[in-house]
Amino acid sequence: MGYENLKRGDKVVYATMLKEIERVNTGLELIPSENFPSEATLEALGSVFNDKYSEGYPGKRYYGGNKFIDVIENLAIERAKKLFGAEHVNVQPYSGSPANMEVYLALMNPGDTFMGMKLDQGGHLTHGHKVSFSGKLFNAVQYGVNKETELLDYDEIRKTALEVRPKMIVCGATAYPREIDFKAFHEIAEEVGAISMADIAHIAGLIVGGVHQSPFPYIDVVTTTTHKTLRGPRGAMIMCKERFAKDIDATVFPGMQGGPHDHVTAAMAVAFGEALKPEFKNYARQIVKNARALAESLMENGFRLVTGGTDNHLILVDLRSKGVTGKEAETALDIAGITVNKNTIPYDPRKPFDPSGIRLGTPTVTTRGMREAEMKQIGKFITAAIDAKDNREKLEEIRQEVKALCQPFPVY
Ligand code: DSN
Repeated sequence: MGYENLKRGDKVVYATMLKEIERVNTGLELIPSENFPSEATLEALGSVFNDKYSEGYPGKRYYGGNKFIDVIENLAIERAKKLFGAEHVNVQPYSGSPANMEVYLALMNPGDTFMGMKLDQGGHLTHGHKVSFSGKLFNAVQYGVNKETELLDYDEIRKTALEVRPKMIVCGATAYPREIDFKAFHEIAEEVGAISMADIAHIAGLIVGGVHQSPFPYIDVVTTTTHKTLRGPRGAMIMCKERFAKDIDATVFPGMQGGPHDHVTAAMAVAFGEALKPEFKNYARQIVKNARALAESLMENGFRLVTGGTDNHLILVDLRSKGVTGKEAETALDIAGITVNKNTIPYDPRKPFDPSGIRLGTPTVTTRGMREAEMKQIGKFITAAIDAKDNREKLEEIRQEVKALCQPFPVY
């Protein structure tokens, strides 16, 4: 991309952007919820579709001039339906947290009981944490993973559901390295008369690629962001069975939001078009292969991984045997040009600001074309950087090696 106008118009933003491009090109982004969308997607995002107000839905807008916005929104909806096999799609939620809030407000009343996964065992703030609206407005009953296996325990979840009789059961995670059994979740929900909801933000691209069980046709309502493994713009959508469509749509607009971000919708349409192509399946498969290769490399280098490995795009490393905290590891890796995030591990004895683990993922390195051989190398870099956490000189040396590894795989 040329950025010629930005270069002339705002030197500070331009210069900072160049630095960010350099950082991304020469370092490894291993945050599992991030990705690099295509330039076509970014062009749609920075386009004329930024400019319009279009409150309402295609064919029923509150402002004039929405003929082409309707085309774009319908296109995004139709492509999303085809990708996931969803009955109804709303592409207007601004992001994942608003999407989840919209579902809860559409289908529950404040004070109602729902079940969601504990944040510190792999869930999300909006799945019922006490500091989030979800734990404040509703009676959130939180489930976790089994202490021994570190896996979701469906018998235990069922037992809790039979006890508390929730109005909704939410599944989905941000730090769970194994496959989620959506069918099992839906069956539990059906048994107790609850609505089943899945937040598939992390694994949407893997579902499209056929390398993770799909929540369709089981789950009643599915939310996802569009910028993680799905590799689109930063945004979200809600997919649901037709019988929930009216309530969901009315809660998104006018219930919660104003004008939709049509530039994001346009970029979603582009990204969904890309995800419909056969190449996307290869991409999704490679994300998982890369995660497995990176997991193996880390285990060979003496790390314990939560659940002993991964089935998806994500690895949760337990650092306790190395005598390093998550914060220390994140800082050392940052100096070495490897971006990860500190993360709690299940039943973590430490606090979330400096927990016992780090979370890694392979969506971005796979997008830039890296394969198993590079993963093996990345595993060695991570090990060397963590071992050298207090040795600035050594970390700078690793940083140069990381840069050399990245050189044949530019992002921008
Ligand atoms: N912030 C996202 C993640 O990193 O998993 C979840 O919203």
